[in-house]
Amino acid sequence: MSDEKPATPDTTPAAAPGADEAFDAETLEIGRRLFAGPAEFYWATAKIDGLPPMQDMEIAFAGRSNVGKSSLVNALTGRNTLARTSNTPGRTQQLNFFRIGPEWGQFSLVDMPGYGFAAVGKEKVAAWTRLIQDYLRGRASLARVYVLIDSRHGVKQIDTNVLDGLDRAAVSYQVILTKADALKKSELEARIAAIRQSLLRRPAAFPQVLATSSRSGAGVEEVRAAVVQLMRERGFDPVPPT
Ligand SMILES: Nc1nc2c(ncn2[C@@H]2O[C@H](COP(=O)(O)OP(=O)(O)O)[C@@H](O)[C@H]2O)c(=O)[nH]1
Ligand SMILES: [Mg+2]
Repeated sequence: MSDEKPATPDTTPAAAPGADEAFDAETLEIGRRLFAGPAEFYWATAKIDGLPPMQDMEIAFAGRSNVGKSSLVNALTGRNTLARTSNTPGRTQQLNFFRIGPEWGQFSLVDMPGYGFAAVGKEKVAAWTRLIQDYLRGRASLARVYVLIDSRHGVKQIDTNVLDGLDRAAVSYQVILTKADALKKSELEARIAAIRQSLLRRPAAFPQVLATSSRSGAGVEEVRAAVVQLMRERGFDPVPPT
């Protein structure tokens, strides 16, 4: 027997969430089929009185500008151009609504305007905050907000402010780490553990932290499965025809 050490975990590329967060095969498969179905942009508004009518279940994606939100929406739906990705942060200041899924499992996905872009003036920040607060407070169909956090940077002050706002509004939310490919496995695990710990004190936080990379695809199928779970919890059980 050789006494050579196995490769250190640090050299392993960052991948999926921990084993305790695994989804069963059926849920993963339904998630895959759900997001492989139709996906289309159907509404945009920068004004709270311009929201589309509520229908079944809505989920929203929020995060700092450049966190990788558009890339993740595209990765989830397998479309390259559904949500516009760009290197110019802060360009989309609207709520963008997408209709996702086949007939047996439709829901709406809302791409929220990115926050924390330094070059955006105070006025715009105030307008953004008002729009978001009004949306979060009045939207009964909104089942969960997925708050995207850049794996490399962790939770910044501005993210903390957003999480505080979600707790105050009592809107269920869950943290999704993005760009997990940029971290070593051990770093990613430490990041997840720290965030998980900090979420324990937060009343509206869903305790599970998902780690994703739109670049490698890691964790993307788990996010799809998480949406399936959420639909089940909300009474919109997606059942594909056999
Ligand atoms: N390394 C890495 N970079 C990513 C990933 N997802 C997005 N990016 C990059 O991050 C930048 C912002 O992405 P985008 O999706 O437009 O972010 P948004 O502003 O939050 O919508 C772009 O340069 C992307 O190429 C990822 O999974 N890994
Ligand atoms: Mg974007």
